[in-house]
Amino acid sequence: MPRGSGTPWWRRRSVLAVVGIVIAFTLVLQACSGGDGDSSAALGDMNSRREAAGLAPLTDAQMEAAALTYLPSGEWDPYVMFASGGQSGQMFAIGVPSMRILKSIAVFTPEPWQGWGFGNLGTEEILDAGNVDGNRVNWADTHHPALSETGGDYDGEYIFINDKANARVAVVDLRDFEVKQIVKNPVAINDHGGTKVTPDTEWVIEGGQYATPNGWEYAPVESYNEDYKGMVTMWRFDRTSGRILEDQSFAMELPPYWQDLCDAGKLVSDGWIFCGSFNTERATGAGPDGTGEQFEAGASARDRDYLHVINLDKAAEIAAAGNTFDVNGFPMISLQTSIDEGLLYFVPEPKSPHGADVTPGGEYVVVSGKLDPHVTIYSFDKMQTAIANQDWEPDPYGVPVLNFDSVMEAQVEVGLGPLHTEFDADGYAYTSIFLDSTVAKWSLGGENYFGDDGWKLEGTLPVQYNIGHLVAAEGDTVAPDGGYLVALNKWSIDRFFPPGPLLPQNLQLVDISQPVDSNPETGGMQVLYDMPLGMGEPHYAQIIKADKLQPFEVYPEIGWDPGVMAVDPNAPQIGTERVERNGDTVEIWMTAVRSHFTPDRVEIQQGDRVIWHITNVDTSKDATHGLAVPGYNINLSLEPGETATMEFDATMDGVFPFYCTEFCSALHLEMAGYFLIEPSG
Ligand code: CUK
Ligand code: CUA
Repeated sequence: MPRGSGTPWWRRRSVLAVVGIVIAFTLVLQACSGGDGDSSAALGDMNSRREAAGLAPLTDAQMEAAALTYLPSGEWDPYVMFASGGQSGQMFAIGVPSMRILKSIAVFTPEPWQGWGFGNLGTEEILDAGNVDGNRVNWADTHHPALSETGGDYDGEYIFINDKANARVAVVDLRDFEVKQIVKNPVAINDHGGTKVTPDTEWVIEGGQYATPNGWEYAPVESYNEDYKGMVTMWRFDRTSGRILEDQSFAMELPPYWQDLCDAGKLVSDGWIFCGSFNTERATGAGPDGTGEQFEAGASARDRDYLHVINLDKAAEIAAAGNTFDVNGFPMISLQTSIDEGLLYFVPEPKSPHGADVTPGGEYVVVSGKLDPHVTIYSFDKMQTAIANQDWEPDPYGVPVLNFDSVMEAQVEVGLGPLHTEFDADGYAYTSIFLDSTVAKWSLGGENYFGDDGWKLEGTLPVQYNIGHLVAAEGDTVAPDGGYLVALNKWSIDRFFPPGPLLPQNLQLVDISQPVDSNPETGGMQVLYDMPLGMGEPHYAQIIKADKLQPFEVYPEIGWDPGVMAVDPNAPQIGTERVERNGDTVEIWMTAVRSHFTPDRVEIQQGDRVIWHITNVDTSKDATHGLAVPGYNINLSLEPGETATMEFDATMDGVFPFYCTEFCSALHLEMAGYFLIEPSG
C-alpha cells in the first residue's frame, strides 16, 4: 500500500514503537517543564509550542523520527560511527542514532585541542613519519576508515585510515583514540583503494589510483603504457605491538589502470582481495595544444573495466620468499611474476565501475557501474572454476581476463549511478545511487540468502542529495547488525542554513530496522535525521556497536607515554620536579595538577636548547590540563596520567607567561607560570 492511502503507514508499525514515541515525548516534556505532564496532552501541545517558536508543525512520521533519534542527557548511543574527515585530514567519531559528534580525531593534520603537532615530540615524530621526501605534508584527504577485525567481525581495538592525496596510512589505537603510526607508501604518491583489512587484520590493504611510474619517478606520458604502473600495497599489521611492520609489507605492480576501491575476501573467499579499476583505456589527458583526450571522456570510453582478483595468500608467500624487486627500499612483486605465479586475474566489470563489496558470507563480490544502472554480482566460486579451467583471454599485459559470463552470478537493476553496497543481518543489500540520490535495497540470492527469491530490488529511498558512500551498522563484516544506515551525501543544497557558498555535507540517518512490506516503496527504509558536517568531506564511515569499544577512562598509570602505551621511566612524578642545566641545554621536569604547575617559574637564557617534560599527575576522569607557551607555537593536551616532552631552541627573549588551556577548575586562571628568557649578551 503506498504511503498516504488508507491507514497512515506508520500506524501499521508495531505497538511497541508507538509506546516508545509516547514515552520519549513524555520524557521531553518532563525535561522541559520539570513536571509530570500528561503524555497525550504533551503530544497535542507539541505543535503549538513549535509554532510559537517559529518552527513548522511536525507530521506523525516526523514525530516518530524525532523520538527514534532523541537521546536524553546522559544516555549513550548504542553505536559509534567513525567517519573519514576528507580534506580535514582527520577522522570523526559520531554517536548513532543521535548523530552527535563525540570527537574529531587528529590524524594527518595538526590539531591544537588534542595538542597534536604543536610541540609534543611524540606527536611530531608520528606526523614526521608521514613526510614525503623529507617534506612535512600537513593535510590529507582521508578516505576509508577500516576497523580492525577478528574472524571478520569488528573487535574494537584499532582503526586504520588512508590519505588519498599522499598515499599514507595511519593506525589509531581505540584505547585512547589516538594515532600511533603513520606510514608513507614508498611506491606511490597517491592511493584510493584503502584501507580495508583482512578478516584477522593481518593485512591492511592500500590500493592505488592514478598510475605513475614506480616510486613516482619522472617519465613522459608518451611512454605511459610501458613506464606507468598501478599498484596495491599490503601492509603487515602486528596486533601485539599495534604497529604496521614496514619490513614485512610488500606491494604488487599492476598495469597502469587506475585501481579503485578494494575489499578483502572473507570466510569462503578469505585469502583473496578484490579491487575495481577504471581508465583501462589508459588515457593520459589533454595537453594545452589540444593533443590527447581529457580524462572525463578518455577514461570512460570502454564498456568494460577490470575487477582485479588477487590471491593474497600466495602473493604473501612470494614476497616472503624474496621474489620481488626494490622500489625506494620497498619490495614489489613484478607484474610478470604475478602473471607467472597466478596471483592476478581480471574480471570484466561494468562501465566506470565503483565499489567492490564482498557479501557477509564471502560468496560474492558486488560491483557497481557508475554509468550502468545495475549492480553486478560475481561468484567467487565461479571465479575459482574459471581460473582452474583457464577460461580466460589475456589483457594487453598478459593478465588473464576471466570470461564475464562464466563468473557473473546476477545483475540487479537498482537505479542511475550506483556506487557502494553494504549489508544487513537479514540478507538485504543497500546500494548508494549517486545520480538518482537514493538508497536501493535489494535482496541477496543464492543458498545462504533468499535463494531463487533473491537478486531483486525491494525498494528505493530518496536521500538529499548525491549520495556517495553509505554505511550500515557493521555492514561490511561477516555479521552485519542492521538497524541503522547512514547516507553520506555529497551535496546538501537547501537542507540547512547556508554558511556562505561552501555548504556542509549532509549525513542522513536511515532506519533500516523495519520489514520490507512496512513500506513497499522504500522497502521499509525511512530517513530519521539530517546531520550537517562542516569540517571536511567525509567519504566513508564504519559503524561499530559501542560496547565493543573499551577506551581508557584515564591513562592506567601516572607518567604514561601514549606513543608507546607504557610508563615513561623519565616522566616527571610528584617530588621529582626540577630544572637542570647542562651547557646550553636546559632540561625541565614539570608536573601539572589542579590548579598549578610545579615549578611555575622557569628562567633560562636566550639561545638555550630547551627539553621540557611535563606529566599530568591528576587521576580523575576528564581532568585534562593543557600547556600553552605563547609565541613558540606550543600547545599540549595532557590527559590524566599523560606525560609529554617538547624540545625547542629559545630563540626569542622575553617574558612568556605559560598557562593551562583546559578549563580545569575554579582556579584554572591561576594555573599559569612565568617562562623567562633572558637576552643573550
Ligand atoms: S570513494 Cu573516494 S572519491 Cu570511497 Cu566512492 Cu568517491
Ligand atoms: Cu589545568 Cu586549567
